[in-house]
Amino acid sequence: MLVDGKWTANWHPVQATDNKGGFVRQISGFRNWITPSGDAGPTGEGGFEAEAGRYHLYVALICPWASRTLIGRALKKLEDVISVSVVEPELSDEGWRFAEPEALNDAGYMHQIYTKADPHYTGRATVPVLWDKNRNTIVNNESADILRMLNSGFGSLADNANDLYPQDLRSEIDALNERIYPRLNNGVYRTGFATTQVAYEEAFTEVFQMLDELEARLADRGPYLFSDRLTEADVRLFVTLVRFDAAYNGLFKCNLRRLADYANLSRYLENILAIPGIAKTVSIDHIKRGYYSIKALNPTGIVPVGPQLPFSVA
Ligand SMILES: N[C@@H](CCC(=O)N[C@@H](CS)C(=O)NCC(=O)O)C(=O)O
Repeated sequence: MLVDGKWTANWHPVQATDNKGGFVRQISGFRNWITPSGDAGPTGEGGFEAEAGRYHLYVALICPWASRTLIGRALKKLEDVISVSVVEPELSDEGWRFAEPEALNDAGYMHQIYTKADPHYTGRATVPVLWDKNRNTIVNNESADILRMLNSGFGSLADNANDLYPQDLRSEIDALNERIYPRLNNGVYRTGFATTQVAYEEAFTEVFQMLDELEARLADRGPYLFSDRLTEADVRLFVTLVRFDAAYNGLFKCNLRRLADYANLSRYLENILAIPGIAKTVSIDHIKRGYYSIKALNPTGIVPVGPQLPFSVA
């Protein structure tokens, strides 16, 4: 990670732990918002007006949080408005690495993007990052915020046929996100990175309780979480489900059941994958190579050949 703008050699993919050996994710540091007028958003400062060609996303295809933003960009048809750089799937000794010096900022590593924005930055150099080419800084590095600003911050530059956070569903979406994030999205990480049996079992139980609950919900009111309305809650759930059998079931020891054993969740996954633009945000190759490169969990670095997945993507 970066400490006062310097890369520290004791980088470790396992983030902080609490006093029970549970995994604790870092809070994101840049929280400004792009808005149609350039006025400040809910947090941070103003001056980030929506403009075609001005903003850039740094993502990893292994990363579910970064994938939320790629899906938001695809659903709002912002591919020609916001450019993208993809890091290599394997974590290097200096964190995320670019295959070739990255064109926009001539960076070899993601941490250089952070120190370009703030030469004294302290924290982990995470993806996704939304970069402003005009002001040469990071707008925001929190995927939940970025997904919302892709939905409504780009005004007429976006295709607004699909509102991912409609006014009348906001409190229900917020409530559902608040259940799914700790138990499932982050729950699989809490399972995989637990350093005590008790923390592992607690997280494991919550993962499968949440999957069972969602399986039942889709039977009642599918095809999406809010019937026929696709929302950000679906985007946030999808990115975890699509990684489940390829990475979390094996590497993170979330192995009570496979996702393929859940009929409704499997159908849901396939429905979302069939939406134009979504399948190309998913790379099972990057997902497997990326997760299985985490040395703390897989010292040999061997990437499993299976499983055979019921859906096909690149
Ligand atoms: N709160 C962030 C979390 C992002 C995050 O944890 N990204 C991981 C990849 S999945 C990362 O970049 N990890 C690198 C590190 O921790 O050094 C978000 O949702 O945007």
